[in-house]
Amino acid sequence: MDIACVEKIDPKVARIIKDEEQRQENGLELIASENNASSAIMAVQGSVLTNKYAEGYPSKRYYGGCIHVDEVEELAMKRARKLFNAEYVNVQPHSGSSANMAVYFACLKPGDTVLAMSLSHGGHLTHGSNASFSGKLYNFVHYGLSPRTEMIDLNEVADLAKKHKPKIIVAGASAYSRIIDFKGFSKIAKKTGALFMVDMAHIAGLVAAKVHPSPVPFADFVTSTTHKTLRSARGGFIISTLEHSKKIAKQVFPGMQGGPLMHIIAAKALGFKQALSSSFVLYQKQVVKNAYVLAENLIKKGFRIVSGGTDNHLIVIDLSNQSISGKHAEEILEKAGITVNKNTIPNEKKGPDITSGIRVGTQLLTSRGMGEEEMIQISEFIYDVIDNPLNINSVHKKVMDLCERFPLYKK
Ligand code: DSN
Repeated sequence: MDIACVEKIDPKVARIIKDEEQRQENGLELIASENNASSAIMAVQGSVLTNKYAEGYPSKRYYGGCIHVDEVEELAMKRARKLFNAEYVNVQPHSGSSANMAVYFACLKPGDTVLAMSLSHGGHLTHGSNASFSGKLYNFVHYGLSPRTEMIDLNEVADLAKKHKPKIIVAGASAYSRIIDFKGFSKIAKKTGALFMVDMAHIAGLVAAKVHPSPVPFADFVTSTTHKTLRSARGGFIISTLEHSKKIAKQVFPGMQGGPLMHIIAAKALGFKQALSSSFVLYQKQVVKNAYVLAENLIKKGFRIVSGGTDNHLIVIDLSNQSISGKHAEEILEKAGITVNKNTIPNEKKGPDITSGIRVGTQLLTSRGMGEEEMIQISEFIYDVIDNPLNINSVHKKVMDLCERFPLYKK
């Protein structure tokens, strides 16, 4: 990134950006929701489109001068419709949380019941956590993971739906490593008269590349971010059937948001183009292969993986048999240049600030070009640091060597 112009005006901010660039370049980023956007995506996000106000939608704006941003928003919508085989796509939500909020606001009244996955079992804050607007405004009922398989049990979902008669059933998660049976969910929703919403933020790239079944044929609404496995701009979008398109559009603008971020929408258009390429499919296949190999090798080293393994890009490691908390593991791994996040496990005893687990994902390291061999090495790094923090320095050196071989951004 060329920050020479920032340096002149604000050396402090320029220095912080450089430091962060170095941290990303010299570390193994295993946060399951992050990725390294391509230089092209970053260039579009930093373009003059950031200057333009364009409240409204293409051809129906409240400002003049929208001819070019109209074209780019149409392009983003068209490419997203093609990528996900969708009837309607709204590319204006600023984030995944605002995409979820728009669907709730469009379909629910305060106090209405919604059925979703519990946060401690892998759901998201906006799936009804009391700390979020979702849990404050609506009556969320939660399903979790089966105590036996640690996978979603559709019988439990069906029983809860029958009992609580939710207006919406939400599928999708932030920390669930298995294939989600969207068809099975949709049958339950139909049977109980609920709308069906899928939050596919984590797996959007996998869905786009068809390495995870698509929710689009089965759901009334699919919400997502664009920057996780999709490896695109920082933002959100909503897919819906034509039947619901008008109320979604009205809820996003003017219901919740003002001016759309046209620079981000243009970067989303570029991201959807990248995701339509054959190299993107190969990339997503490698993401899944890498997660599988990492999980298998962690298991060989004695780690317990929630739900026994992974079918997607992420792994939740249960550390309760390792006499270390998720928080402490996050801290010592960071000292060795490995970034993960502490994560609750099903039936968490330590609470969300300490936790008994960590979550890791392979999408960013795969973007750097790493493959199975590197995943085996990384499982050893994680083991060595957690087994004995005295290994931190030697592991850190190996991490730096590995990062040097797989630059984040080719110079
Ligand atoms: N913060 C994201 C995650 O880490 O899963 C979800 O919003």
